[in-house]
Amino acid sequence: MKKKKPPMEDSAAPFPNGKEAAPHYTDTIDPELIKPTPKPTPPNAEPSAPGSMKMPDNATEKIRELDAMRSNGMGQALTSNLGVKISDDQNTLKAGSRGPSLLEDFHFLEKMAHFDQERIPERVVHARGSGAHGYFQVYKSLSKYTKAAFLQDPGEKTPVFVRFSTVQGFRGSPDTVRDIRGWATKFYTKEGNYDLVGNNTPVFFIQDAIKFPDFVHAVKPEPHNEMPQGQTAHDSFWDYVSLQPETLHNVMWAMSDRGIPRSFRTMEGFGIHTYKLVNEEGKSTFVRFHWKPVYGKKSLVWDEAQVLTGRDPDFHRKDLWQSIEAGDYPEYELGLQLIPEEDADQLDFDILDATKLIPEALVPVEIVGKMVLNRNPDNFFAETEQVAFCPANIVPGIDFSDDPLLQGRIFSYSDTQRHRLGGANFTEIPINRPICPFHNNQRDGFHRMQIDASPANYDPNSIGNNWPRETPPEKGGFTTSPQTVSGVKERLRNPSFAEYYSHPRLFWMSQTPVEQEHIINAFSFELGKVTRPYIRERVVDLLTRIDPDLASGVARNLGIQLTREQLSRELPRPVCGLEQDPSLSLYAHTDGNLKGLRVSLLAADGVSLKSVKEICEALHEEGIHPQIIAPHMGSVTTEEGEDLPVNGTLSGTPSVLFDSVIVPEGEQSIAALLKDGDAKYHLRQAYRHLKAIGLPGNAKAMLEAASLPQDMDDAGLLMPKDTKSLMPSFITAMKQHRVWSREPKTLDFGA
Ligand code: HDD
Repeated sequence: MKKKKPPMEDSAAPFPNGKEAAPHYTDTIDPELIKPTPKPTPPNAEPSAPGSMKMPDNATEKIRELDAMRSNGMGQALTSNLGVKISDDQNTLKAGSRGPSLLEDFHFLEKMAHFDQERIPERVVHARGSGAHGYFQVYKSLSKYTKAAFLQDPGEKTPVFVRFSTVQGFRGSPDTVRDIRGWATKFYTKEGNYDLVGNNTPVFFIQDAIKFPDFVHAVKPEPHNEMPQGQTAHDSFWDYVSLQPETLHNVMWAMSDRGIPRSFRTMEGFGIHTYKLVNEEGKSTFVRFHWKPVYGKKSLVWDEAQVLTGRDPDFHRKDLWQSIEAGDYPEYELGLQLIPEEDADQLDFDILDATKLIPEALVPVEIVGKMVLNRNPDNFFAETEQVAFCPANIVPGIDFSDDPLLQGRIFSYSDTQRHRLGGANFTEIPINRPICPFHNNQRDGFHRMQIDASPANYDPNSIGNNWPRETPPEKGGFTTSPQTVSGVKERLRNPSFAEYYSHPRLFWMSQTPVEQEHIINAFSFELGKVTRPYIRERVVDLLTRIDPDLASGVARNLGIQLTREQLSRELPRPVCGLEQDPSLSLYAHTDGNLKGLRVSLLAADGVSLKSVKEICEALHEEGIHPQIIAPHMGSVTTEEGEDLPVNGTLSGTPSVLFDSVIVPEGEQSIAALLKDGDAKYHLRQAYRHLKAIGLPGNAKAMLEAASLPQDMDDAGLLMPKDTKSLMPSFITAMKQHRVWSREPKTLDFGA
């Protein structure tokens, strides 16, 4: 029977004044009660509706399933967990108003006991993360390679939930620390959940899962003082690296600008391990998975990343959230590197070694589909915190390889979920449940939600006619792809895993000079925080095995003298004869679009509305969000006499929160900004962080006021006669992402 909606005016919350609350008609979110936002919510605007209420017309099957679990107290009476209406939530029950509290206060006991147990163990790694819902669609059927149902039909949208994370820091650590980013995707397919649990680098630090606890102990804050937070710049991490050269390749990636992404929208993602795709005929093909961001690859610069840890510790989380709210849905294309099993031996490294990548120059990435993240979660804990990923979650048509790192992961994840989420029934938590039916003879345990009604809970059984029954492979039952295995039982690593330097060298050689300089600086920064000199020396010695320029650059910054022997080491051979692979560089080619980027418009009373309009029109055309940043909140009055709403103050909204900055025209406004220290700081910092700066017309005066160099060769320092002539060149400068040629000039420039 359809439930009646409570009228809004009757739904005032009860207060201890004896007023009766509206009846408890419904406990799920009623779309009529909270209207979906008619228009996208721009960044920084007031939130208008929970994530589940955005775009109700394109909800996926998973979202609809979750709808049944949503609860909303709007218009509802406050009750105990068991539905008893509460008349006083302000005072404990006492023997006399000044007397002792009474044990029979069941409402207090329930409320307090629940509060006391609100926290669960955070993830042992990847504790800090942000999630979003969306969908995935293939561009064409992949039946040639795999029978996985969700990879067959371009017309089918498979619901996904994605969680991005850092690795080292605790749940509350800042977003923009130098670290690897986790990238876990749960596909809710019709054949069960498939989890692709990867990172934003195509390689991992270790080769064998048995080393994971050692590696993570070394990475995490040190055991005696639990420092440092959210970073690897400490002795135990570099001690481990210096003794375990297989880590070096991933360390090179972490020390590059990949370790400080601009946003989750602008990172590449990788499944890392070699997996197998298996088709209907049972033929398997080796595969490595890639995610390519439609917004292109963009990173922060190091000083900016550090400033952001204080100015906005939620920078990435906020970007993801606000982009989805604003309709700038993060999009990523799925790419496959496919290697016929019989060709695997042609590579001069082992594809089962997760510290090695398959160069795209050798095996191109075939783009096969797209993922769109279009919905924010309603509740962080219920969805983002409770989501449980596991590389063991595969579906028919996908299989594991013998990669010893992957094999160990197959155990570790569900084990940690049972601990973290309180037992074996964590798969029944709404965000983790598959959208397809599931039945088996597993029973009971803490927090069992399902009421198992079948009369028999064992197999074989005659009482229940042997239901639930197995499904043969030809009808969709999962079967492991056949593989002949033989060998002596031994704890050994194959000699094919034993070379550690050629891949880091390929990575190094593929970087632009700017990126190489950043890598040297990152090593120098991190090792500069290491207190034991012998650890620093050992790492630099390892670097001499990758490249003499890299090692000398770091050694110089650390005051280490390299020996002639160290400088004349035989360098590793090129990977499969490749000296370089441009796909490994972030900046060899600028790609992607400007959608969702932000530009600050510094303004005060007297700003020219005409100038602001011209700027906004040009930026909106590219999908960029302009924001008025002024000495005060509220509004600024324009030259033309109109009020412009302000998005942030100069003191509270620094340039690190923006991709570029413009000072619009307007005599009075500029006169005020010339005297404003925060405005000058905004510009100096933007300059130092290599951002495009637009100073049209009389805004040029800000250049001198902020003590910026008068540099006519700087392609990102734009001072044309008026706003109209600024915008085309400003957009071109933004497309370059940063003004790299400015970087050497900022070395003597403090901000
Ligand atoms: Fe892991 C979490 C990625 C190796 C054991 N891992 C975790 C997450 C990501 C990765 C993205 C967070 C998932 C989420 O958002 O909830 N891990 C990787 C990648 C690896 C890798 C790309 C190598 C290719 N991991 C790895 C190994 C082991 C683990 C070798 C242990 C044998 N990882 C875990 C874990 C975590 C985890 C302890 C912590 C929280 C969780 O699983 O759910 O089980």
